[in-house]
Amino acid sequence: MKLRFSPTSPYTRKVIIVAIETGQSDKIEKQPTNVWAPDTDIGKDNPLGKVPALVTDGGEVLYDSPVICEYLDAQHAGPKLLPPAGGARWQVLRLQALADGILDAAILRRLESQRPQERQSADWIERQKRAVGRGVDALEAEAKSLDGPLTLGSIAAGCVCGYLDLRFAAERWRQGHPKLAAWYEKIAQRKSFLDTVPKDPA
Ligand SMILES: N[C@@H](CCC(=O)N[C@@H](CS)C(=O)NCC(=O)O)C(=O)O
Repeated sequence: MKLRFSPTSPYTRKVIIVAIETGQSDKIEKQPTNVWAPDTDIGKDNPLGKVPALVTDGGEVLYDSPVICEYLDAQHAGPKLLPPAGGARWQVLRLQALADGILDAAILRRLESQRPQERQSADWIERQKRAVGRGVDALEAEAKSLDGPLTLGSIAAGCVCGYLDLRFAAERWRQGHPKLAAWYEKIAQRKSFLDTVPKDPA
C-alpha cells in the first residue's frame, strides 16, 4: 500500500497510528506530499487535493481518513479499533467525527490567519475558534469514556491534542480541561503516538 501523507497532517497521523496499532505499518510505503505546492500531483490520487490518500495493493485509492482507517481496521485479525456493530460503533464514529471536526475548524482558522492581513475575516477566525473551544470542552466532558480500550475515536481525540500542541501551544488547551490533559498524558506515551509526534519542517 502507498500512503500520500504530510508529516504535520493530523488526519495522516491518525491513519499512521491506526496502521501501527494494527500491525500494518511495514506494509505501507509513505509518500511525502506537499498538497500546497503549485505543481502537486495529489489530484491524480485524490480529486479533493488532500492528504491522506491510500493507494491499496489492488490499485484502488481510498480517502478520506475515516475511510482509510476503517479499511485498515478491516485488514487485520486483532482487536478491532472500530466496533463492528451496535451502540459502541456509533459512539466511536461520533467521537471520530467530533475529533476530525475540531481539526477541520482549527485548520480553517490557521489557514485564514495565514492570508494577507487585509483579506482575513476576523469573524470567520472567531467562528472557527469557538468551534474548536466547544469541541475541546466536549472532549473534556467525555474524557472518562476515552479512558477505555483504544479505539479509532480515542486515537482521533489524541491527534487533536497533539495538533493543538503543534499549532496552538500558546493557547494552553490543558487549562480548563484537566481530565482530557491527564488522559492525553497517558495515550501520548504509546509507541504509536511517540513514533508519530508531528514536527513542523518549516
Ligand atoms: N476530511 C479529510 C481532511 C483532510 C485534510 O484536510 N487534509 C489537509 C492536510 S491536514 C489537506 O490536505 N488540505 C489541503 C486542502 O485543503 O486543499 C480527512 O479526514 O482525511
